[in-house]
Amino acid sequence: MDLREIARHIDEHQQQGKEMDKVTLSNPSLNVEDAYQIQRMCIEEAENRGNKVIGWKMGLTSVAKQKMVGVDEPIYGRLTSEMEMDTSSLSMEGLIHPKVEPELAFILKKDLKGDHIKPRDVWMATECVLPAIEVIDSRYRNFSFTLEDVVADNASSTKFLLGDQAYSPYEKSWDQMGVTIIKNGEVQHEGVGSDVLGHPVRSVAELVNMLHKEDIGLKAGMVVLAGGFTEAVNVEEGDEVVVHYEGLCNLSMSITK
Ligand code: OOG
Ligand code: MG
Repeated sequence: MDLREIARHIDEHQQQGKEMDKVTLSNPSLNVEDAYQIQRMCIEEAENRGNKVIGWKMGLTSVAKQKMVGVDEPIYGRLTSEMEMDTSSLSMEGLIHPKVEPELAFILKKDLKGDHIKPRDVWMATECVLPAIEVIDSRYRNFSFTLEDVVADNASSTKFLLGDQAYSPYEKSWDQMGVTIIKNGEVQHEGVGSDVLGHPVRSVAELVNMLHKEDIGLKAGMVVLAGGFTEAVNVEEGDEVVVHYEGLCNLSMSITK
């Protein structure tokens, strides 16, 4: 089993927005460590094309998300410069079957590395918190995968939108903040910050602890998406999505051709 060959295959499908079979079908002995290696190799391909890793995402940090995909543990992925949206308009070009998720982003002001990182360490290193919408688009047919498949496919990372307004970490009790995701005027799902591992800050701490196994840490200036609060919502051309962050703001996204 040549991990680099699998990485090149996935990278091609990520770039072209083309569906593929699960990589575990042809490589049944693939384990989670292999899958994270493949993820890293795919990102190396993207870096060779001029992309930069600007942050990280946690995924499957809420029960709603875990149940939706049938994988019951958190995973992480890499966020690159080309994934960051600079307008609230999402083009369907190059996408397969995108879904959107309400999230919070943490922006770091200090490096953070270690294997016993706690919420207070995260707060000491956090400059601000931003409302965010993540767009996930698994390269696997029918959005169906095992833990190893989804890790190798960079945790379905595709695009993300950050709100313009930054909030102080002290703004509110983030675990108590409700979020509502609305599509074309209809409420799709509701969640609360505590749905994300008890408190979204715990997701960032867990990310750092998980990354330590690869001897990696977070860098000042990086973005961390803490994971979807609710189930993800399918979107298609013409849809208008609004996420309401209770007591904070609304963030919108329009899906275009
Ligand atoms: C995996 C990515 C999950 C989240 O916030 O839970 C994720 C997937 O559902 O395809 O981004
Ligand atoms: Mg997500």
